[in-house]
Amino acid sequence: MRRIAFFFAASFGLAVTAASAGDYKAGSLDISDPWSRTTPKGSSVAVGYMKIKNSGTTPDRLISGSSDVASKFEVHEMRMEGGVAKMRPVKGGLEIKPGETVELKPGSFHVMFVGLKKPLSAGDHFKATLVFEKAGTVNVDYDVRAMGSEGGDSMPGMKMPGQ
Ligand SMILES: [Cu+2]
Repeated sequence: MRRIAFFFAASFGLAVTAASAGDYKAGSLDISDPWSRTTPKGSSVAVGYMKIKNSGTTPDRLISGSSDVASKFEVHEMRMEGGVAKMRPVKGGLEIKPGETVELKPGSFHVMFVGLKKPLSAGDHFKATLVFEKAGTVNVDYDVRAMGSEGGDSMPGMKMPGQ
């Protein structure tokens, strides 16, 4: 019993710390934990992940953005097509329905920083601006993590998202 209580206390404490590290509010949107990954040598793109929660009553959309680290900001989705992971831009922006949370994560939706100006390494931070149709402009800070973070999709074709 005591061990269980301790376990819950410990994981709760951890969750609070993680949540306060990068939480942003804009209108009815909650953006949490923006993170990116170390880029391989010579890479011209970098990824961006985060969670976006909509606690409002109308849908919103992530329509564009920008960052100093790259010349272009795109929102992509990754899909398995004939056993191969392919990504393409999300047309018309990424919708976040009321009451829903959309997670940008490896193997799924992600931000693509195209035309990367310098490599990113673990421990780096960089700023980016997200533009939502209704919530407007939000400045966030991306935390760069090690290569294999969250399931290491160095071979994206091998990894199936949860659904
Ligand atoms: Cu992409």
